[in-house]
Formats: sequence, structure tokens, C-alpha cells
Amino acid sequence: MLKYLKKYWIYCLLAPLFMLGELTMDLLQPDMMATIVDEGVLGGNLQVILQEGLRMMLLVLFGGTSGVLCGVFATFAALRFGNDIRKDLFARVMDFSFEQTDRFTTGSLITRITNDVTQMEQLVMMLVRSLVRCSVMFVGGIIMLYRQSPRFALVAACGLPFITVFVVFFLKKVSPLYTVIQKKLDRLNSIMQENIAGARVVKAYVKEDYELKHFSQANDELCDVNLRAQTILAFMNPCVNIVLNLCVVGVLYVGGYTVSQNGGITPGQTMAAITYLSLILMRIVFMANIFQTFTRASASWKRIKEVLETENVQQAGEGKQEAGRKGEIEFRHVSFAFPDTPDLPVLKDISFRVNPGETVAIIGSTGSGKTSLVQLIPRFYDVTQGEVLVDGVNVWDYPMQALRDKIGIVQQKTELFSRSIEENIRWGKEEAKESEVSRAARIAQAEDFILRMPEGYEAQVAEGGHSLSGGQKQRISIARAVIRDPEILIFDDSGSALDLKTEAALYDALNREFAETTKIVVAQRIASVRQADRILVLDNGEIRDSGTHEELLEHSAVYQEIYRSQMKREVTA
Ligand code: DCP
Ligand code: MG
Repeated sequence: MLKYLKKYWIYCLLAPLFMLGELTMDLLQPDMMATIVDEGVLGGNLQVILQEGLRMMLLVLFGGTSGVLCGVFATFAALRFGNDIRKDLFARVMDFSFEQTDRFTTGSLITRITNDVTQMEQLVMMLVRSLVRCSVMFVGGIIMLYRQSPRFALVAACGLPFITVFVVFFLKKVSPLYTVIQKKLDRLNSIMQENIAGARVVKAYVKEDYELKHFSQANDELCDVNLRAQTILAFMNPCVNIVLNLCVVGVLYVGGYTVSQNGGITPGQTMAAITYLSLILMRIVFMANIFQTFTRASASWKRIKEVLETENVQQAGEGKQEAGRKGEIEFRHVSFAFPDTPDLPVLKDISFRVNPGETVAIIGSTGSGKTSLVQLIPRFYDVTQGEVLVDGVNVWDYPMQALRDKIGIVQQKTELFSRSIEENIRWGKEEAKESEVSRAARIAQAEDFILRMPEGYEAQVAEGGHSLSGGQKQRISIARAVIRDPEILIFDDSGSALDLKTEAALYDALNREFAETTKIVVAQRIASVRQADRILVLDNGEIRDSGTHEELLEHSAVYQEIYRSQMKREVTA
């Protein structure tokens, strides 16, 4: 945490310095008031009232200005500090591997970047403002009280232990609740995030009430814990007030008694003593507040640190001399299980080789492991056993960027950004010329529909791509991949939302324009794979058969089965 604060040390220093100015005002004012009362009002000296009054005005002006400056510097330090942490957190999250994002969950990561950082900002604000203010006020108050009369200080000394005991007692009860509150907030945010992002599904299933109940339950739980904490704290103030009032009575008694005995204490001093006394004793309550902020912030810091200290588990290589030809892919006895389910192998002993320029299709039923298989090539996940080689080099030996630059992948779940269509396509290659953008769109069979839109390439894509049809989204993400002109193109079920004619046109264009490029096409429809040079039939994580469409029709039982079921569907349809 200090690392982040160090940059703003000057503000962290200036804020408390100016705070001292404000404090001087708070501490001297009651003393001046005492002089006005004793010498001016009771002594009937107008001169003193005017003089002291003027001094007090100047002091207030000075104190006020200092207060404003202190606030400005403290806010600056806190907000800049938070800003830096948020930036680092975001960068770290962007660097996470798929597995790490899965493990933290999106909801929790968002809470950490927003709510937890806010808690830290409050801590900094408090450290440079309230902590200094509180301690100086406490010590200064005692000195000033002692200056009025040591007897008053004695009264304060009697009250102090009681207040401290009360405050510590209540804090002990409240502190553990803060950890609970944070967890409940996490859950509430997760539910919210899921429901707002998935609002369309919720509506489609008319599950608004159901989800509202779900949300309300989490919301109520959060509210309950918060209420419990606040109720406990509500008891604290009256208890503190009782002690405080008893002390005031004590001061009045000591003051009154001494005044009547002409013992050197004046009414003005007694008045000032009461102000100082509440000043001191209330500091204990403020300290309690500081302590609460501290507890909350330390829970937040732990969560922030967890993210900041999570290194990407995937160690990238230094880069080796490439041994194979460009666009060559080889799987050698690859087995794979997702990190959270290590006992459930998704791919088992997969071996195959794709030659440069070859088009290899992967077909298989849903859940057979097609997506998992292609995700191993750009190292979205790492193999559990065996090796994946690109251009004759193990993917582990490439620097991450070098590896991913070779590959254009269109993922099964299309993700577009809420920017213009052009920007979305150019995303694949920032420096692409306009002609390259339109070429990519043409190959992806997207140009027609883009030009039909009133704003063409400038049309804005809504969040989550909701302003486009499924097939349109797919085609824009295909354009985004092909614009990179990579060595290897991977399409994960990318034609699934296209009609057969458009899909055929897409493959024709790809074969024409990217004849040299290695292509891996994942699909569920026979029609999508029959043109491929070779088809791999994946079944339950294993390669059952491989060959051309004709060969497979002849000897692959699984392929024949898929073929028959799809033919039957087409005939009955
Ligand atoms: N799986 C998992 N954890 C993930 C993703 C998948 O445990 N993060 C499991 C679910 C499946 C298996 O892995 O049982 C294979 O999933 P794939 O996504 O690789 O399956 P396919 O791509 O073949 O299926 P589909 O045709 O539906 O896309
Ligand atoms: Mg899939």
C-alpha cells in the first residue's frame, strides 16, 4: 500500500500540516471565549470583547482556509491513490489467464476494482485527515483543559477509562460483522451483474419475480447485517453520552465549588473546560470510527492484494528457432482436464498433425471437447499431458504475443465491443487500412449487410452486440480474425448462425483468399465440413476417426451416424 502512497507523499504531508491550522482554531477558540466571558462580560470590559472578538474572527478565517486546503490535498491524495490501484488492478485482470478469471469470478473482480478500492480511498482520506486531527485534538484538548485547571483534568481522567471500555466493548461486537457485510455485498453484486447482463434470458423465461426474490434475499441479508451493526453502534452513543454528562456535572461541581470558594477558577474557565472535555471524550468515539474504517479497509486491501499478487500462471517462453514450416500444427498425445476439475479429462491422448495450408475440420457432438481442443493452440488453457506444437515449436516456448500473433481465432461465443463496426473489425489489426477492413468484411460475407445499414461501417454496435443478429455478429468476428492475415485461422462453430448458402460463400472466399493459410474449422453440421481436406471425428474427448468426407462415410460408424441423423432431419424438414 505504501508503494502507491509514496507517489503522493507531498499531499499526504501537506494535508495534515494544514489540518494543524484548523486544529489551532478549534483548540484556541474556547480559551478566547473564556477570556471574553471572564474579562469582557463579567469584568464589563468592552475593549476586551472587541479585541478578542476580532482575534477570534481572524483565527476562524485562518482555520477555515487551512481546513479547505487540508481537504483538497487529502482528497487529491486519496483519489489519485485509488486511481492508480484501479489501473493496476485492471491491468492485472486483463493479464489473467482464462482459468484465473474463472476462479475469481467476474462479479468478485468487479467488486474488488470498484467497492474495495473506494474503501481504500476512504482509509487514506482518514489517515491523512482524521487520524492526525483526532490525536492532536485529544492531546491538545488535555493540555488546554489542564491549563484551565488541573482539577478539571482529573475529572477527565476519571471519565476516560469508562468511555474507552464502552467503545472497545461495542467495537469488538461490531468488527466481525464488517467481514460478513463485505461477503454479502460480493454476493449481491454477483447476482446483480448476472441478472443485468442476462436480462434477456430472465425476460424470456418470465423469471423477473423469481430473480427478484433471489436478489431480495441477498439484499435483505446485507441489510440485516448492516442493521445489526448499526443497532449495536446506536447503543454506543447514549452510553458515551452518559459518561460525558457525568463528567460535565463533575466539571461544573468542581468549577462551581472552586468559584464559590474563590479558589482561582473563573466561570469562563469552567465553560471552556466543558468544551474541552467534550472535545477530548468525543475523540474516543471518533477513534472508534477510524478503527472501523481501518477494519473495513484492511479486509478490502486483502482482497485487492490477492488480485495484485496473482501472477499469470502461464509462463511464456523466450522464443526458439522455429523448426517446422509456417502454419504447421501438431498435437502429440495431448490430454487435457480443466483446472477446476482435474479428475475429469476432457481430451484424451489426442495426436494429429495439420500441414501448412491444409483445412482440417473437427466434428463431434456437443460437449465432445472441440472448443477445448482448439483453445489449446493459442494457449487459452494449457495441456495436462503431451505437447502442442506450432511451426515445430512447443507453444510453451513462444512469447505469448508471438504465438497469438500467428493465430486468428473466431471463438464460439462472439464477443463484440460497444464501438463502431469498423473499430470492431480493426480491433484485429489496429493499423489496418480502410481497404483491408472492407476486404476482411467481404471475405467474412459481412459487407453486404454492413453497407445496407444507414451508417455503414460507422454503425455503433450496442453493448454485448445486441443490436446485431447472431449471424451478423459471427461474421464481424470472422472479419476481425481474418484482417490479421494470420498463419493459422481457427473457426469454432463460426458458421453455426449462418444459412448454408452464406456459409458456403464464406468457405469459398476463405479458400480463395487464404489458400496458403492453415485453417481449422469446428462444426456440427456435415455440410460445414465436407469440403475440408481432412475431417477429425471427435467423440467424448477422443479422436475416433479421420479422413475425407467420402472416406469417413465409408468406414466411420460415428460419422455415418451423424450423417444419417442430419440427412433424416433434412428430409423430414
Ligand atoms: N467444460 C468444463 N469447464 C469449462 C468448459 C467446458 O468443465 N470451462 C467441460 C464441459 C464439457 C467438456 O468440457 O463436458 C467439453 O466442452 P467443450 O466446450 O470443449 O465442448 P464442445 O465445444 O465440443 O461442445 P459444443 O459443440 O457444445 O460447443
Ligand atoms: Mg464448443
